[in-house]
Amino acid sequence: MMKIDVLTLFPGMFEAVLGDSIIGRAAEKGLLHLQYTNIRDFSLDKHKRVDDYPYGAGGGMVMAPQPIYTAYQHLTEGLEEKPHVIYLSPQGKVFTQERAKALASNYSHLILLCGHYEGVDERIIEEIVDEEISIGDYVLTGGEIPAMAVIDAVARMIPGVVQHANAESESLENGLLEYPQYTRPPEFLGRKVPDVLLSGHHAEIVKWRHQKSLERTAKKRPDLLAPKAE
Ligand code: 4F9
Repeated sequence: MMKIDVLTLFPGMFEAVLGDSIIGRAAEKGLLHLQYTNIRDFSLDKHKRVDDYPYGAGGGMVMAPQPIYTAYQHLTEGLEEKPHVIYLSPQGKVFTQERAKALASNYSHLILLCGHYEGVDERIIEEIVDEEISIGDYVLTGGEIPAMAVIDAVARMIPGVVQHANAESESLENGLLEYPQYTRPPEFLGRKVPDVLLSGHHAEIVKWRHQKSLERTAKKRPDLLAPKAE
């Protein structure tokens, strides 16, 4: 069973979004253990403050190291193995399906650290963070939405979480975009479902879908077909 701990100032965001989802269902089924820890609960400040002014000036606020570190110690005390700690940050490597799969298969316990303001004190990154992950080249107000994206993508790689038969042959799993999908009716607004899909000829359907995947990827995401840099 995979365990994912989240260190955040806004645990309610996770409950609101993930509680009702397929991921929430997986947690109820015991396939996954999700736990949200409020960093503020560990602040030793008399006003429970978690941020402070940056040394060297420059405006904005920085998340102070003490509440994060104390919360981290609380989550890890007595554990035999150190969990894999991920900090959601625009400075991380951009998250991919491949990375989601690797996280699900290589680790049984993740801690996701969500920053706010201008980020966390650098010594937290040095002391506890194993990996920084970005979900794209844009700045958000905090790491919560990126953490939810990572949780969703990782959790659905856990066997049993996503039920349908094609879960392994989905978009990006083979490095290609998904082929076009159709459901009833066979004609809508004068547009017909391609004949091959109604033919019942399974081998032809597989061939057609692969061809469409290739065409779409070349058209919409040619970068996915190019040899990877690095
Ligand atoms: C994190 C943006 C990961 C993109 C965290 C502000 C972030 C982010 N990917 N932006 N805090």
